Amino acid sequence: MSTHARPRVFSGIQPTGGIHIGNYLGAIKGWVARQDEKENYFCIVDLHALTVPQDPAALREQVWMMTALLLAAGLDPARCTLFVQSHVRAHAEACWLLNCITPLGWLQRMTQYKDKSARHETVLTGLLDYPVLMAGDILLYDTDEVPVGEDQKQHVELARDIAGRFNHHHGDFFTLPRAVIPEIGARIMGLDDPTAKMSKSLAHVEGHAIRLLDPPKAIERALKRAVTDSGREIRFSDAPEKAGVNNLLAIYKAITGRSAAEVEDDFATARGYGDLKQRVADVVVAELAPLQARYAQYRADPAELERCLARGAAQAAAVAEPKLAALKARMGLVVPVGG
Ligand code: ATP
Ligand code: LTN
Repeated sequence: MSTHARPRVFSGIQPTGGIHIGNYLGAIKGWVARQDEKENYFCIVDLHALTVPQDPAALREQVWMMTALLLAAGLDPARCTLFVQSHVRAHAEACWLLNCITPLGWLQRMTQYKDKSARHETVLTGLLDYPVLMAGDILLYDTDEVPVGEDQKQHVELARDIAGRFNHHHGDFFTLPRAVIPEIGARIMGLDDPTAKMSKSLAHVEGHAIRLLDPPKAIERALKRAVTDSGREIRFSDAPEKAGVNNLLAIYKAITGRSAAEVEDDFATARGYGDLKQRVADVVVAELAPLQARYAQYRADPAELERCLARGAAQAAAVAEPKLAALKARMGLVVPVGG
């Protein structure tokens, strides 16, 4: 069904504060690494951010911050399309059309919805509808691959189910997307609680996360406080009590790109967890320093960020608009002259 020369890749990130090393290792680093192999669309999903209450001024600022961060991390507008979701109207429209073919029960089963709705006193309709908006993002581009962290796998599978249901009722139309989860880094855990994933919404909690813009001292401090166990053994392990050490090794492995055996070898002569934490801090600081320097340069040039987003939105719309028009026609809407 997919007819493009290079596989199409689509992924998104919310412009919410507290972007952390889990987002970087689980998603962004992989996006950057594979820019040349595929045809890539990366979207700052501001409409998704609205599914929980946001301060308007803060949200606007976060969009600029995220744009600068993604460019600083190495996304190259000459090799990929980087854009803001609300700049391409087709996304919100596709969401409505797909709402009308998505059974409510499919949405009520989503684990992210269950978790997030439990945390908010008033649950907004948009929060329930979040995965349908995401399905629209993906399906408008005839996406083959969706690189995301483990937590988003269920949403990508839902997008595939919606596409399959549509194709069944209306004939072959949507490409069936699949989630691509990195082998290592897919699920970085909280430093303060290695049984729960590192999360943006908890990034302000002291000792929970390493944020991409944290200065070296703060990174070292967070890692020094990281929860481990009372043993001394530095090796990968599924044992629940080793979850903290495992997480630190996973961070080290994802950054250095070394094999599990090589990583364990690196720590064969380490003197306890203090040493482990210091060496993990060293590789994290070295990885983030150039990113932080480039980030400062981009923030100093808002006109360049604006130009980049305008170009990205035009490129994205050129793909999404015709697909939306075809979708409307397929569903029986009368498409007006001129689109
Ligand atoms: P929150 O948990 O507060 O909802 P988030 O940290 O999941 O936010 P998103 O913008 O939803 O942030 O995610 C951006 C990308 O980062 C997604 O591909 C997601 O799968 C990935 N990601 C998020 N948290 C982690 C993590 N702890 N480890 C690996 N990847 C992650
Ligand atoms: N829900 C995702 C962000 C997201 C996304 C997408 C990811 C929105 N639309 C389309 C991949 C493809 C998240 O919270 N990380």
